[in-house]
Amino acid sequence: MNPWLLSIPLAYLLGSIPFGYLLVKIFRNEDIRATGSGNIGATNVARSGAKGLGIATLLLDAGKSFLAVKIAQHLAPGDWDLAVVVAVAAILGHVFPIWLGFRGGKGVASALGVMLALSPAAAACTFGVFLVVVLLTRYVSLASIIGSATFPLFGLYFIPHRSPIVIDGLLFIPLLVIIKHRENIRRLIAGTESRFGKKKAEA
Ligand code: NKO
Repeated sequence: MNPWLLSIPLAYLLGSIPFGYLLVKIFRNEDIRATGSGNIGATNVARSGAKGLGIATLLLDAGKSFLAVKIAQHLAPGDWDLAVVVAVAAILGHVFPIWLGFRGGKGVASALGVMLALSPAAAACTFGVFLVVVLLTRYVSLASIIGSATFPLFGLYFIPHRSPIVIDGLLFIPLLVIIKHRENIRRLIAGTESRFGKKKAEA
């Protein structure tokens, strides 16, 4: 079977598994969308009081999209265009999952997964930027936004194949992630965004 026909729908399906939602539903019988920021991502799962589930959400959300890209790389070795299109498909699955009425997460952990599969060096640099911003500000959202903005620079530096599809994909992914943070951006400007590790009253 044509690797494109197989790996793109598979990437969307893998990406659309809402691990944060599922873990909180299964282990706490709660709807993560009803607490905190309402997001299904690792940060909000941890914020809801389930630190372990938050870490599991991060690993599984990153792992699913990592796997999607790895499958494409296995089916069509050296095909950077396919790898990047599959990365986009996996993130679209996470952000617009058919199972949750197309209302999914913000794509940060899933972007980490695809970056690790595309270029571990670019992923490490982007993660470094993310970490510095989190440690300085304790705003995970701000770190995700600034990390996203730097990702295309690292990606284009480390990825040897700079075709239009690769360049467009490396720009599209962070743009989508940043757009998904528009509520966070409003709260950051208003000074009401919650800081990681602090209770709402002291945030
Ligand atoms: O609940 O709206 P919220 O405060 O939860 O959540 C905001 C947050 C949403 O994202 C997540 C996933 C958190 C994962 C944390 C570790 C991942 C480090 C990834 C670094 C790379 C980020 C750049 C993306 C590149 C396009 O933001």
